[in-house]
Amino acid sequence: MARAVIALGSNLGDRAGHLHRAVESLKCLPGTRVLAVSSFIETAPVDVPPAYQDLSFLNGALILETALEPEALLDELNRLEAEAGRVRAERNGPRPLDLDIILYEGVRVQSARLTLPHPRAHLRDFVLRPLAELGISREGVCCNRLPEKR
Ligand code: A4P
Ligand code: MG
Repeated sequence: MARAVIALGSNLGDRAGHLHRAVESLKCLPGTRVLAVSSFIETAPVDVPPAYQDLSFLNGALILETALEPEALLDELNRLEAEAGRVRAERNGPRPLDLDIILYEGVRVQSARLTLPHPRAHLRDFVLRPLAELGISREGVCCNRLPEKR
């Protein structure tokens, strides 16, 4: 089992509903337990195309423990995004649900599909604020480190 940190975001449709359903779905993944969930916070869009500046985000984060390998976890996250109705039409376009793996304990990867720790998380307040609530600092993201288990 490994612990992983997931960032959640939504700026389309019933944002809170999408995030709450994602948390419930993550609890049901095989070999997976959700250990802690942050609050969901309203955040201003960052680096989105001008046409979508009015769509503010709801963001949050959670820590889970899982037997899924990183790529298998990403497959499950992509499946949940698709079930929420996500269509990837343009970079940083509106999305009912975005689920990113911020870090996966003990794993550093850089492949076409997956980079761990997430390459931009340490630059993004909309990720760092929910992580701070879970006791994870910017340094923790950069160093691929989670707080000791309580
Ligand atoms: N990918 C690589 N590594 C990972 C990983 N660790 N976790 C690949 C998840 N996916 C990973 O993902 C783009 C590609 O990254 C996929 O092919 C995946 O295999 P995506 O979900 O289509 O795009 P994204 O997550 O929206 O973009 P990105 O580049 O990961 O995130 P950014 O740069 O952080 O920007 N403003 C606010 N307020 N709140 C937000 O949530 N999000 C973004 C996305 C921009 N502005 C925002 C927010
Ligand atoms: Mg994503």
